[in-house]
Amino acid sequence: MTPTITAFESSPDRGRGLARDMRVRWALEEVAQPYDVRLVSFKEMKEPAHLALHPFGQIPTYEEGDLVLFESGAIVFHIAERHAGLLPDEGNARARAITWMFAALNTMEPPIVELEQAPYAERDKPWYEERLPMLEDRIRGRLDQLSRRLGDADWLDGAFSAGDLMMVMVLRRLEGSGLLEEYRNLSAYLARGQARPAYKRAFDAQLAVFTGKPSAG
Ligand code: GTB
Repeated sequence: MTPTITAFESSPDRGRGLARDMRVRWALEEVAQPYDVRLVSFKEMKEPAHLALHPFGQIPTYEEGDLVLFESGAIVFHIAERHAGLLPDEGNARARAITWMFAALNTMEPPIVELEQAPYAERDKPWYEERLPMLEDRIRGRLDQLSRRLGDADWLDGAFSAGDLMMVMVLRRLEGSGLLEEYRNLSAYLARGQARPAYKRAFDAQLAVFTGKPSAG
């Protein structure tokens, strides 16, 4: 059964692929699972029909027959569990790949989101200018640790996995901050992820929503 996901009808990132439907699209492309997309406006996201799918009134959601999921991490995990290609078969390697998914979402992403949101939420506060370097240093601390662990490897634990997919998408949120560029291996890691054909197909598909031109694939 072809799953249906939801995405922004009009993404504030203007097609840069930063909204969280991009993670789900990429996972579906990696496992060669066709999917449909239902675009929703900000208004529709807060209406009962969408709230029945997503209690917090957000995108992405995932519908497959009777199954309705929300939370990009849970959706990518579901896709990775159901299809070959995103999680290793061997039990311990599989558990480690899942650990990296959680690390991306629970350890790396929160300070990055905090920095991203500060200009919107705190710009008018007297302590804003002082807090920014603190937020950046918190992220640097995590990037230092991640960079040390990755070293010269291509991926975080052996072959590319859903853990890398999630980590690449989380690190992409630092684009334009200058922070990632301080880490040669992490910049190369990000580029490696973005060079994957499945990533490109997913990116083009979400960009087509913004440009109005259908993607080639
Ligand atoms: N934890 C949830 C998940 O992982 O699925 C978070 C979902 C979420 O934050 N969804 C956002 C949303 O629906 C879109 S992705 N927001 C609307 C709302 O809450 O009313 C977050 C996002 C939005 C915009 C950009 N951007 O413009 O760059 C980047 C990321």
